[in-house]
Amino acid sequence: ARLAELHEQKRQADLQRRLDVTIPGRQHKLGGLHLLTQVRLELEGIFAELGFHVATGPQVETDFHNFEALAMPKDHPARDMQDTFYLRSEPGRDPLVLRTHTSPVQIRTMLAQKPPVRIISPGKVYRKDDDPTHSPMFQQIEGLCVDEGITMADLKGTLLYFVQRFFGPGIGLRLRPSFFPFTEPSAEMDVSCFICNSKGCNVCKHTGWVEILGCGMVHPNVLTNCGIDAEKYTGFAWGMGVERTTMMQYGITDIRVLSENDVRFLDQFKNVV
Ligand code: 2NL
Repeated sequence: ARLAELHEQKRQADLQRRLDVTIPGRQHKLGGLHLLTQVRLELEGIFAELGFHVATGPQVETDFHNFEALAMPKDHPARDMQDTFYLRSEPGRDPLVLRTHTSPVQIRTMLAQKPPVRIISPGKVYRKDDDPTHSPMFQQIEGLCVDEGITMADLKGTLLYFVQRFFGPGIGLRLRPSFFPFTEPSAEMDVSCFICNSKGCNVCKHTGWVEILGCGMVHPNVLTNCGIDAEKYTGFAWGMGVERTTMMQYGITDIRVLSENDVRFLDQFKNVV
């Protein structure tokens, strides 16, 4: 009798309970593109408008493709500019490295395809560097244009189009002489500070200018190394860091947040497509 009583109590309690069908269901978190991926896709899109195709290649490279072909022989001091991760390689074979830039992708493209060449090569690169503004793995976008009659004016016009699309039409641009072993002449490119409108701030260190990329005319020896007639063809190239650009644009001061995958950080840039 007591058992029946308890069953009845339970039944009455169940009948009392109201079901609110208007309560929202449990929300599942939706993923989104990583901030770096969003920035990379935007950069790729802008250069696509100018006819640049995306080229990719291996992250483990031969010494030849990463250095030798780029006019950086074994004893070249410029190799110290980018401390390299060497991999165990077989005696008598070309040493293997984690690529220190995506230039080897351009080398592979030029070896395989005759001009006109118009490519950008986004991808991960590796250098022995680890502090708040340097990560041992980061992403780079390099660009390369080789054809008859290409000049420094084409380089400047292309990069001006890029910065105006990326930062807005009011942006200022300047080229400063620089050095890279694989370009001659070489330059570093600054844009007017998009944070403070060149009034002076921490990002531009009160100079009004912010460096965003390195560039130059492809060294004739590099063209020759790729079997391209340097008397007939000229080209320009540039390279920029995706993390660096992203950090400047979003005021991020520690590069590590871009690879730690803390959802509280990532959520702020969620942009479900
Ligand atoms: C930088 C500078 C640069 C290039 C990359 C390049 C590639 C070939 C031939 C000639 Cl195959 N040049 N790439 C040229 C100038 C600068 O990168 O500071 N990057 C983060």
